[in-house]
Amino acid sequence: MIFKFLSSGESHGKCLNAIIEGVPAGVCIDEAFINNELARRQVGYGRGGRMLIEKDKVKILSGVRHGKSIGSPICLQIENKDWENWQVAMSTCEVENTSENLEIIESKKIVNVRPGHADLSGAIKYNHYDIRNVLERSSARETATRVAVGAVAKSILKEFGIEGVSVVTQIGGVCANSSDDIFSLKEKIEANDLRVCDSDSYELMKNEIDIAKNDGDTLGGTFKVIFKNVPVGLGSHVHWDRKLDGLLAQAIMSIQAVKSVEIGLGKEVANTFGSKTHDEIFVENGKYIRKTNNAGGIESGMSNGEDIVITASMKAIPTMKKPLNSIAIDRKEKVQAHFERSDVCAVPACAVVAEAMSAIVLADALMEKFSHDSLDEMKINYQNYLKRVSER
Ligand code: EPS
Repeated sequence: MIFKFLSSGESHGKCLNAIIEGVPAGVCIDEAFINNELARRQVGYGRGGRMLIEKDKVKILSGVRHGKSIGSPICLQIENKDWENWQVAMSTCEVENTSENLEIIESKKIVNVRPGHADLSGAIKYNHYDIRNVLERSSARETATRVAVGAVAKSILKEFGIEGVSVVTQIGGVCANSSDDIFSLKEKIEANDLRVCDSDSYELMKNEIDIAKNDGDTLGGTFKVIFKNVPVGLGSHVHWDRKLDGLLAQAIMSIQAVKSVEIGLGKEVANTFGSKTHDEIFVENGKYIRKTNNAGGIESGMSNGEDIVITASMKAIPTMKKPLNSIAIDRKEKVQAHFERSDVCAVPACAVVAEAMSAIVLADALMEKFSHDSLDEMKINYQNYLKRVSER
């Protein structure tokens, strides 16, 4: 891996941080662009109160000079505005033993584990008796750093004309019509708070979310992420951990609450004949073309020049106002699961995070293929490759 990042930060800690290693020198890194990406993650009908508190803004602390990367690690920081309300409960230092402080810490202690969350396994694995020590990092708040890092990856991809879009295709039981030419609908998708491209489904989905909210319940859904202008030959067929589809699946599956990732036809391949599955190859004006894209732009772990098409499903968030039965880990007694402010539905946000994770994987694969010390060198190698491909 060339494009690597590490992030840190608790949901109600002081800030979130990311250090990115491997960005070539000479890439335009625009704070306003990163902030716009962060704002996209915050939008979504069905999101909870936290998004009203936070207006995520990035601080670029290193690795960039006069708006361009210089090849050294890039450090990004996003402050948690909510930290103001958590300074005692989330203090990194020992706090004074006053009755007021003890009361705050006790009130934020959690012992009633939530089914479907990291709570129980995390508490057992790390030997915690206060589940807050698990919840603070398992929270989807962490995805803000992924989106900021993804914005840096997109800045590299942009230099090569590679562009992505995400669209919500299902919320609960309501499926949206997704268009073949999704890029032409980008503005429409960005302009609505469910990231859908047909107005009928929008109203039905909102209604579904309202029903869940009134019932103290939550809702999941599916979304698509599509990247265009990806050159032939990213990833490799030669080894399991170099396959582009495997890398994308891992990156997206790692997003909180994602339970499935599909490429192209996805699980439909199981009930379709080979003759209906594979994309026939033609030559037009000396170029290899396909008239269908069931493979979702990836064959045998390598990009084939068609759009990369990914579909993923997100489960309903496990933090519910009407909680499920569960157990208190301090006394093994039957209780109702913990409820703390949460989202009713976060599928649109998850789609934006998946776009970011895909951009990270694609930028890494691009750098592996075309070198990575400087953008100029990468572009020379890229142009030479395109020339060689067109001469074949
Ligand atoms: C989130 C931040 C969290 C939640 C949500 C998403 O903040 P808080 O817990 O203070 O409300 O709103 O996280 C979860 C749904 C979860 O399960 O952790 C965010 O920034 O996206």
